[in-house]
Order: sequence, then C-alpha cells, then structure tokens
Amino acid sequence: MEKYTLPPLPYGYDALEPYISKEIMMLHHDKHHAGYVSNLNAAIEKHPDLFSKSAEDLLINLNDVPEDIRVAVRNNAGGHVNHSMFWQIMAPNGGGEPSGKLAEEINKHFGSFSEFQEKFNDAGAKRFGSGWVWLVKTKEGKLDIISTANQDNPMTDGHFPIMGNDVWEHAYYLQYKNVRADYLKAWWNVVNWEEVSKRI
Ligand code: MN3
Repeated sequence: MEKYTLPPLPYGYDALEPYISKEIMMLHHDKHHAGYVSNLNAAIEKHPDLFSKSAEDLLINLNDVPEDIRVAVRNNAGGHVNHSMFWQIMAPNGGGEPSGKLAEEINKHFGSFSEFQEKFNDAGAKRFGSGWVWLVKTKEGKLDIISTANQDNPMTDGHFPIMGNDVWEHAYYLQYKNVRADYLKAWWNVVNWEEVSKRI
C-alpha cells in the first residue's frame, strides 16, 4: 500500500530561479522528498492500521506511534509534511511583504517586518547541522520563531508551523556552497505570502 504520495511541485523546476536553481529543485523534490515518502510508507507497512492516519496526525501524536517505527515516522512523516508545506509557501514572483492579518501579527510580535526577517535569518543561520527555521503559532497562540533539528516538525511540540525554511545543505549547497546566510537572504524573494497568510 502506498498511502502517502509525493505531491507534484506546484510550478516548474526552474520557476524559482535565479534564487533557487533548477538542479536543486529537481533533486530536492524528486529525490529527497520522494525518499521521505517512500521511507514513511515502508515504516507504516509494519503497522498498516496506521495508514488511516494523515502524516500530520502521526506527527501530532508521535508518542502514540509504536516505538519500533517512531524514529522513522518522526523523520519521514516530518520530511514529508515539511516539504509539502515548503513547496506551497514558495512561488515564482514571490517576495515582497505580507499584508493583512499576517502583517499585523508580525508587527505586533516582532516590531516590524525587517526585524522579523532578521530574527528568522539569525535562527536559520544558528541551526547547527541540518534542520528548519520556522514562524509558528505557539500552543499559547502567540507568534514565535523557532528552529528544529533534522525533520522535526513543530506540531509534535504543539506549535503550528505558519511558514518554514529548509536549512539542510541539500536545500542550498549546489548553488550557495557553504554560505547559508546568502541562501537565507535570497529565499525571501520566493516566499508566497498569499499562501503563508492562509496558514495563520
Ligand atoms: Mn529538504
């Protein structure tokens, strides 16, 4: 059974150029994300009753997942959910600034959009090794910037991910080499604020 499936990219592989290269997008979607999906399916095969759960449900209730597959589910349902969001919250002709309620909330919690960007970039730069940087709505209902290791998703800790950037080397190394800070800065040019706004 292949319950979990790789969603198609909502745009072409080269659509985010020059900020994210076609080569990165092909590998990132077709190899890395596809790998998480097939590893998730392989893990759940061992407890097929869990195929009734969405990948999000598995992450929210990770402690209910049988121990023998819990790490695999954490990593691969995480990888699947994180990347499914990631493709959606980027777009060609993205960038600019958010508006409406999202802009208001960002200004309220961070002072201004540029202070928010600075804090987000800083948290992404400081994530040691592989992981993600997130804007979340915490379980207390406040906005916050956090980073997680590996493919850990904030939902497992009760926080809702409004947007996140992938700071694994596979997300930038072919184009930005070791300079993660340049990738973090360039990434704002492809943020799809319309989509992010739907998540708040
Ligand atoms: Mn990735």
